[in-house]
This record gives sequence, C-alpha cells and structure tokens, in this order.
Amino acid sequence: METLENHINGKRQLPASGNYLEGYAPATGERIALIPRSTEHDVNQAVAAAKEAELEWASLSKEVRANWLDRIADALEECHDEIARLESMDTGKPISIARAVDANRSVANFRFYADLIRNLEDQEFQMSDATNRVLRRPVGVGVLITPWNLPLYLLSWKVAPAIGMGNTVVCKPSELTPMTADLLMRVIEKVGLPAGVVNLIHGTGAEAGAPLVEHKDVRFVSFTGGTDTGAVVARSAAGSFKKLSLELGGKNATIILDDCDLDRHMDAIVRASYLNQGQVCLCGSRILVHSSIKEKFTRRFVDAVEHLRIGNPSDESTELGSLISPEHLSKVQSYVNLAIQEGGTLLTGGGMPCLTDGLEGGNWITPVIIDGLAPDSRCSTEEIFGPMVTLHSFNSDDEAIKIANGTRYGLAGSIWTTDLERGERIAQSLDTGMVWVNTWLHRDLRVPFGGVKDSGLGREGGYWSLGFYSEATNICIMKDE
Ligand code: TXE
Repeated sequence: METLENHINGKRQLPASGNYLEGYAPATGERIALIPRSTEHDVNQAVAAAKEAELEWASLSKEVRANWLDRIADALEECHDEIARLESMDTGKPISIARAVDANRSVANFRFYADLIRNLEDQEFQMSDATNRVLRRPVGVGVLITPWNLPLYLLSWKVAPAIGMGNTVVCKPSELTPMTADLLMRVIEKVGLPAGVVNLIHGTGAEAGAPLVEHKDVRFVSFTGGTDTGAVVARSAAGSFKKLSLELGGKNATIILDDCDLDRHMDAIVRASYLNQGQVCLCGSRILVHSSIKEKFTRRFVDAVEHLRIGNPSDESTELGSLISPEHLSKVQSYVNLAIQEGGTLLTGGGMPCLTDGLEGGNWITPVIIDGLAPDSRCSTEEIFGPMVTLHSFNSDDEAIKIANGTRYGLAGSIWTTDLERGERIAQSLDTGMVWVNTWLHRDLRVPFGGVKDSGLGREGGYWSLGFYSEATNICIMKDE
C-alpha cells in the first residue's frame, strides 16, 4: 500500500494534521493508498508557495513556458503505461480505456497547449488615428479542482493552459482517485519545473477544497465535478470576484432518427452510453428513438449491451469495469429501484456480474436499460452518472428537441442520422454546449468545451482556455498627427 504526500513548493510534504484518508481499488475493494487529509494549514502553505513563485514565472516568455509544457509532455509520455496502469487501478476502468483515453489525452493536453501558446499572436485593432494592442497577462494564483472519473485527463487539461499562460496553481484532485495526480507531480519534479509553479494537496472537498476556493490570494478557480458542489464553489468564489470555470453534470440525449444506419452506428451508440461505466459527464444517458424504429433499435441495443464484456479491468478484453465506490454503486442501484417505482421496465442489467479472481469485493453492476419512463420522470431528468440509460420514443424532430431540452442540464448531445443537414438543424436547437452528429466524444482540442444551464459556467478548450487563464488589457495608442 502506498502513502502519498502533498507536493508544495517543489517538495513532498506530510499533511500538517498527520491524518490520512484511505484509498481503495474500486474493482476489488482492497485498500491501496493512504492519502493526506489536508487542512487549512496545508492550504495556506500551498497558496503561499504559488504566490511566491508567481512573479518569476509570469516574467518568463510564452516560448519558455511552452517549452516547459513540452518537457512535461515528454516525461509523461515515458510513463504512458504507468499512467494507464495506475488510472485503471484507481478508477476501476478497463486498462484499454485508461490507455486510449486517459493516458493518451493527458500527454496530448500538454503538447496541444505548448503549441497553441508558443504560436499565440498579440491582437491588434487599428483605428484611423490609433492602434489598439491587447496584452494577455497572467491572472495570478489559481486553484484547479478535479473529479474522479477522468483524473489525469482533466487535471492535465487544466494545468497545461493555466501555467502556460503564466499563472501558478494549487491542484486538488478527488480524494477517490489521487494516484495519477501524484504521478504528475513526480514528473513535474523530475523535469525540474521551478518550485511553487504547480502545487498539489490531497484531501476532502470540505477540508481542503473549500479553504482553497475561499483563500484571499486565489484569483481563479477551475472546477470539474457535480452540479451541487459546483454551486457551493460558485457561492464561495463570488464574494471575492474570483474568475470561475465550472464543468458540471449532464443528462445528455442520444437522438436516433428514423433514417439512422444502425449497422454502422450501433457500437458507437453503445459506447456513448456506457464508456467508463457511464461515468463520463458527456455520456448519453437518455436515448430518444424515432417511434418507427423503436422496436428494432431496442432489440439490437439490448443484445449489444448484454454482450459487453464486464470484469477485470486489467484484462485487455474487458469493456466495462467497476463503479468508483460503494456509495456511488448504491446511488446507481437506488435509481434502478426508482425507475421501477416510476413505472419503467427493466430490459436488462442491474445485477452483479459473475466474477472471480478476487473481484467479488468491487463495486459491480451490469449495464442497465430502462424502457417506458415518462421523459419528465426523476430517472429521466436527474444525473445518475452510471451504466444506466432510459429509452424514450418520439414522433417528430420537434418532439425530440423538446424532450432533449427538458432537463436542468445542458452539457452535450448526439444525433444519429443519414441526413447530415437534418442532424445539424436539430443540433442547432439543442440547449447544450456541445453536440455530435454521427459520432461521440470526437474531440478537437481547439473547440469550446462546457455546458449551459446547470451543466456549468464558461468554456475551456483552445483559445477559450487561454482567455480564461489570462487577463486581457487593451492599450490604445494615438498615432502621431
Ligand atoms: O463530485 P464532487 P463527486 C457528478 C456525478 C457524481 C457527482 C458527485 O453525478 O455522482 O457529481 O461526484 C471537490 N469546495 N460528477 O462526489 O463532490 C472534491 O474533493 C471545493 C460529474 O466526485 O463534485 C473533488 O475533488 N472542492 C463530473 C471535486 O470537488 C470540493 C465528474 C469533485 O467532487 C468541495 C464527477 C467544496 N465544497 C462527478 N466539495 C463531471 N462533470 O465530469 C467537493 N470538492
């Protein structure tokens, strides 16, 4: 079992309290780590270290900072397999996904922002009698708070642009998945990034996350997590006008039009529903199917889902792993029970898969499909964040749009059709931040990423990240007569 430490000012530090949380492997239930239970004292030390490093780091050129991002990317790439192994162990997700999604994207995030920042040009706006030059300056000390579903994927997505734009940061990973955050800090220390630029403290949201957000020297917060927690963070940050980026929950619709080519798209629709056991904010947890193909779709969808290989995450052929925690498993199971109470029909799933090799102690549930629920039922409108989808039918594009937009969330959606113009027309009416047509989770890192309504505040990605992690100052210079 590993005892983790905080990383403050380029050094590993024990928590001031001397207390630790226990970390467990979701697939087996075995204890795998002791995690610092940081408190305000550790928070203050970490923020002070970031503040101390702020001026020197901000004074470097964007080219020098971009080179640091590339060094981190190179060192992360050397640990590619370790990232995948640790992430799979820490989250319970299949090793194939930890490799293809988490490890690959963590490296790509640093490389992408290195290039984008290196090639960032200053903006100028010419008037007849004056020149306007826009400076992009660092914001200052920031806090990056990340969840347990895509630990390093999301941490790297925040760290790279934040420090690339000249800020210094304190990271607070989820207490459920600390391992790859710790690896990132070991990589950062190995490449010799100046002390204090990136600091990391482990701990709970209430004891470590909240004091970080409240700290008077913190000028921005980038948070990814649940909507309810996001509201707490927003209230705390609002008082001192901290810049805020919130990427929260979702209840995304997968819209299957009557002309959908099921032979071509069924595998992708299943992946959109159950990737990472449905523990991705972008997953399609409501499947809206045109009534004319509902029966055919349902038969084929149930068959495909029942053939998903669920089991040992370290087995290369595994497609579904375990849920993150016993508490989350109970939450998902409670929604399966609620679906029946609300009048739904359980078409498949909700049980314990037959497992061997020490997996019996993990957080396991077979993928669930519920049919027959009203679109405004609790199970059809609340974020479940597990391997559970509800099926709904519609008779017209307008009805599909109305159902899709009928929740408190507005993160993402996908539309499956052979008529791309029709697909794009529907996409333009979805009240979300992102829509895919005939694909899902196909990511160009230059595009804006984020949601509307209760799915979040602001956008990150490409220049949207560079904008969030900097302050724009316009200098207007009158031309000589
Ligand atoms: O997230 P939390 P959890 C959804 C999903 C899940 C629910 C709760 O529905 O069931 O959120 O998941 C830190 N001040 N998503 O409990 O609580 C916390 O320590 C500052 C969607 O993991 O939001 C962790 O590091 N920080 C989401 C991070 O916030 C606080 C992915 C997220 O924790 C804090 C994950 C506070 N008061 C869950 N309280 C997505 N959008 O992808 C907690 N934290």
